[in-house]
Amino acid sequence: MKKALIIGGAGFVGGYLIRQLQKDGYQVAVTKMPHETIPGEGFEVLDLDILDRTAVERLLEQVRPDCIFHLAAQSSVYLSWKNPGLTIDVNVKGSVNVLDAVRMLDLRDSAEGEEMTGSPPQACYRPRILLIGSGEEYGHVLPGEIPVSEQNMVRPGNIYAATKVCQNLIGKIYVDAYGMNIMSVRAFNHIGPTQTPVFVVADFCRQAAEIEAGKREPVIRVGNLSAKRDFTDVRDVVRAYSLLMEHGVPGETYNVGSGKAVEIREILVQILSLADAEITVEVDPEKLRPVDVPVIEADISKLRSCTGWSREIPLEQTLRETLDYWRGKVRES
Ligand code: A2R
Repeated sequence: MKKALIIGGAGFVGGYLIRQLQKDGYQVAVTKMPHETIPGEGFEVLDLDILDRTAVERLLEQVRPDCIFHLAAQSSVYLSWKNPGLTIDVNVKGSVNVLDAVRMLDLRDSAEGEEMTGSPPQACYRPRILLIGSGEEYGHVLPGEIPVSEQNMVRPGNIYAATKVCQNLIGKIYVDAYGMNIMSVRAFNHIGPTQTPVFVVADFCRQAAEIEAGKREPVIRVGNLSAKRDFTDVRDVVRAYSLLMEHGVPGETYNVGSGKAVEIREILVQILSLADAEITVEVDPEKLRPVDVPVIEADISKLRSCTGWSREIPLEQTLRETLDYWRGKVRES
């Protein structure tokens, strides 16, 4: 049985990826920050702060996974404006800590092998590694560049996006320089139940659920509604990650998205039509970002031809289930 390690598995995507990998027959180990918890069973849970380089190496030596899904990140664009230093530390330095710890283990294993056999050093520990980047990396996509393919120029428009570009570039350098088995993805907006309301769909659903329950005035506060983004259900996204771990080519980058951009206004309209209340809409300047990119839509032909993946969960289902999730949360509170 192959052993998969999810680094940063206590977040939104982690829970879904754990279930996907269990379904796909992996033995699963998951890292989390010490203050976090991960519900569920049938997997190993380990504490890890990826900024602690020694701890990363110790953990990898202990677990020795066949494949590593690197999810740990400061993943909010909004927070990246507020705390650029932390975002750069976690998303760039943290990722380098993971890659370099694997490299050091490989070096150590091959040196030990050489000592024992007297034959020239050989690569010994080469797990497959999936680095999770973002569709935000493309940034200011020009009208003629939609849908945006992996070869497109990256013009990151915020600190979070810039850190993910760095992660991607460094991953490629580790492949070229050390022959490591690293693939990168650029994941476009993924949505679903349990996502934190820092992100737009969860934010709208939470507000709508609170309004339905009479816990806030009947006004949804919104940011830039004209931005178009490529939304995919998180369960479809983790299925793509598992397929890419199996079939992806080291050194390559794969877009993961639906292939269809939807205006945020359209998302709002759908959520309002699902809600059981009369709701008005108000623009909240706090929710407008310093720089916003008008359209981001993925060209997913590379993912399709590599893995055969296609989206299975329609947008309407995701919105309905996310709203239901928030109805439950609001009832509990
Ligand atoms: O920030 P926290 O305390 O919620 O923990 C997050 C964790 N994380 C870390 N893990 C280890 N060492 C660190 N220094 C560190 N800093 C943060 O990574 C959280 O539990 C996890 C990331 O989960 P989310 O923020 O919920 O991201 P999500 O939506 O699961 O996305 C997974 C990946 C990320 O690389 C995104 O940038 C990309 O997909 O879109």
